Order: sequence, then C-alpha cells, then structure tokens
Amino acid sequence: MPRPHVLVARAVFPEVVERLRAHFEVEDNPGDIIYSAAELSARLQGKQGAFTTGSERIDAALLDANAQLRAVCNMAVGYNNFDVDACTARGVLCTNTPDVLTETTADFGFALMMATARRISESEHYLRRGEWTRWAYDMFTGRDVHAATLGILGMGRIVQPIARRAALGIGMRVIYHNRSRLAAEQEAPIGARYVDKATLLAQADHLVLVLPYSAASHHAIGAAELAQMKPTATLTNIARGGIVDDAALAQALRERRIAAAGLDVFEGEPQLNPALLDLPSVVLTPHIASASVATRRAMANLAADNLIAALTGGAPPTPINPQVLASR
Ligand code: 8YV
Repeated sequence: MPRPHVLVARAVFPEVVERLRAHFEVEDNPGDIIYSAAELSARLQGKQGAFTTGSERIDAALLDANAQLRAVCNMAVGYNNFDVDACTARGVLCTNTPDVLTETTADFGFALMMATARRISESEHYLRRGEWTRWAYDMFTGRDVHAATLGILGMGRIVQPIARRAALGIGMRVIYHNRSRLAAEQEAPIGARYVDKATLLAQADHLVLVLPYSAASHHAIGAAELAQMKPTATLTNIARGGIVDDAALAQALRERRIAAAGLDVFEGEPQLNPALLDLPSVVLTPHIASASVATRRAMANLAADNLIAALTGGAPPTPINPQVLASR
C-alpha cells in the first residue's frame, strides 16, 4: 500500500518529524515559514494529513481544494483555527492536544497574575533604565494576591489546576463563572464557588480568563465588563486573543478604571494594539503559556500520535470530531 503523504506545516522538534517519517512521506517546514492560505492549500495538494498549529486556518475553501485530506492534527488544545463543522461534513478528522499542557499553562497563568499584581515588569524596566537610586515607601506598591479573591471566567480542565494553586497554595477565595458549572464534588476540594458573570466581575480582585475562543466568547470582556470591575483589580488573559476587546482594555487601563493587566494573547497577534505597548501597567508575553520544554514536546508527540493513528487505521487519542471515525 502506498504510504500516506503529510504536511508538517510549521517547524517542530526534529525527532517528532522523524517519528512521522517512519509512517509517511513527509513535507516539513524546517525554515518555519508561515504559509499564506493559498500556499498552505497548494502545499496540501496530494496530502492526506496535516500537522498544524494555531497559525494554520483549515476552512471550507481549503478543504474543497484538497478533497483527499483525511486528518488535521493541531499541536494546541485550542482549535479555533479549524472550521470543525466543515471538516466533519467532509469526513476530515480534527484532533487537538488537551491535558498535556494543563498544569504548565496553569503555572504560567499564576505567574502572569502574580507579575501583574506585583508590577514585576514595570519595576524591572525602571531598574534597567538606571532610575533606581533609593528606596521609597510607595515605590511600585502593588496588590496582594494571597488571601485575595480570584475570579476565573471559563471552565474545563484548566479551572481546577488554577483554583487548586490559588486556594490550597496561598489561601485565595476562588469564584468562577461559565455557562456550565463544575459538579459539587469537583468544587468542594478546591473551594471554588460558582457565581454569575456580574458577581464575578464585581468581586474579583484578580480576574483570569481561560475560556475557549468562539463567536460566543468574542469580546466577552469589553468596555461594559471592564466598567463592572474594581478599580484595584487585575485582568489576566491566557486564553485567546479576541476574548478581550484590546482597545477597550487599553482605554480602561489608561483611565485607571482597572489597575493592571497580564496578557499572553492578543487580538490579531503577533500584531499588538500599539496602545498596549505604551502602558506600563500591562505585562506582555508572546503566547507562551504552554511553553515549557517538556510540555511542548508532549504536545508535539500527541499531535503526531493523532496523525499516525488517524492515517494508519488506529484510534487517535484526542479526536475533536470522533463521529468522523465512526462513519469510516
Ligand atoms: C499553543 C495554545 O502553543 O494550546 C493552545 O491552545 O494556545 C498554545 O499552547 C499555540 O496555540 C500554538 O499552536
């Protein structure tokens, strides 16, 4: 039987590409060029599978131009770059990489919240500029994190690790909001209390966003929501750009309607709203919440496991639309 052909759309650990070469004819991208939609579609000609990241959009037009495609395997837990309905309608399996990045991302979310509340970036820049000449009683005073109220908007796997760190680690009171609620036995050990969105916004000292991006979550935090937060509150986004209205956030920070923000994701990234760059009260990081060496390796291997299983008759470990497999 001829070996399937696959595209590895971005540069990735060489040993993971080698794993794929054991099963497939592989076109890889060691130069890590970001393909335009037209180039991605052209490179997928004749390929049955794709190893993708969040930067490759898989939509109906691309699928129609590549009717031979059987599987698209994202090296990411988020998959808003996939039109899953269009894939399902054409029998294309979609997979993602849940679970392997949860604790690493929770570590980062916690670090970003801490850095934001305690003004770590702002004070470091001051020091590097050579402006630190003496101690002052109010120099870079921030907001306490321990014993404060953590608000989590969103749900799913990441809520519990963040809540666990917060409640059991440093005695935070944890409230969360999402369309659905954790079971009582999941809430109890981490002391998480379900509240409505208005209560979450009004009571959180530190608000962390962990919800997936969709049309429904677009600008879930905009001017109206920011206006409901405490002027002393911080906002941390480790979920997706577009969940926060970045222009409204920049304005709220400029007018000191909230105290500070920690952002790992941005609308239109890697471009940033320039207003954010001018604000000292924002900690900015380039979408690295899952970026520990071990976790990125685990994500790449899980995406490869999915691709190998999908095209060799196996059971992909983390399918998004498993109904496609049932109908094969
Ligand atoms: C990825 C992420 O690194 O998993 C996700 O959803 O946001 C990150 O961990 C990024 O999407 C690249 O694929």
